[in-house]
Amino acid sequence: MTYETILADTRDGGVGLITINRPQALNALNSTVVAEINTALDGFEKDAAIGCIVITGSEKAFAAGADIKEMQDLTFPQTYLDDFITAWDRVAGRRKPIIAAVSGFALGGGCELAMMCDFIIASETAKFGQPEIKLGVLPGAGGTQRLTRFVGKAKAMEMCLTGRMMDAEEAERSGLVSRIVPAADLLEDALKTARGIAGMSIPVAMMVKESVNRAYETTLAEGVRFERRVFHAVFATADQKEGMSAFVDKRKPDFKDA
Ligand code: CO8
Repeated sequence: MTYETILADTRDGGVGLITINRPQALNALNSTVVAEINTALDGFEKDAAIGCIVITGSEKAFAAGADIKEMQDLTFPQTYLDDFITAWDRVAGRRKPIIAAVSGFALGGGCELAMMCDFIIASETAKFGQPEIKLGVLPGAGGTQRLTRFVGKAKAMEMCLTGRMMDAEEAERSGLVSRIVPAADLLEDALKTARGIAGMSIPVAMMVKESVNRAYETTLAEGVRFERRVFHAVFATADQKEGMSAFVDKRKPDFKDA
């Protein structure tokens, strides 16, 4: 399928790759980008061969925010009637693991999109920020909530109130990104990580994602109970038998996603 604002293709080892591709606007996220990302994700979620997805941008920008030019003349009734931005939540609700590979600017909606993914691998040039306040608005795609959970109240409040950007080092120190890699290696590293995940049992990887996300949505006791039930359930899979037999036989497991 051909897209206007993204590139989407499948890579070896069960990986789906989405590249945001609006270089003239530093990958600003207009409604077409969001719709196309969702269409590509729909395809990857349906494709049984895909076990992990990578979303990336360019070296200069993962995405410099929602498209300000598209938003500037919006009115309240339009945003309310169209439920503006709610389509974004579909990215966060995906069931297969998604990695954000971030180089350059991840600002506003760009930072929010990265945080909707399951984890962020950053290049040393990455810059994260929620500068919406400088435009007379506030983060609208989960920024005040997710950033606070990642980096804590002090840093999130400062970033949202001042619009200050956080560099890759600070983002790693603060728990916003899982790892920093050289810019030239970012995509290869993210694809290799995604291949590793896709090589696991896909249903089990999805259960892991669902269980970790519970930590953000419920109490510790409820989360642990949920994890225990899912843990019990995996003993009904062939992949559990295969994984443990392979360990005992000292060979690589061959998961069948069953
Ligand atoms: N929207 C539209 N166009 C943009 C955006 C944007 N967010 N960011 C950059 N561009 C365009 C510029 O207008 C410029 O276009 P042109 O050449 O036609 O003038 C081109 O990209 C290159 O940008 P710059 O010349 O500004 O590049 P610099 O390297 O000088 O500066 C910056 C880079 C610092 C990233 C700068 O472009 C900037 O500050 N951009 C805006 C960042 C921002 O404020 N982002 C937040 C946007 S609001 C938001 O995200 C709300 C989220 C709520 C909902 C999310 C779901 C949609």
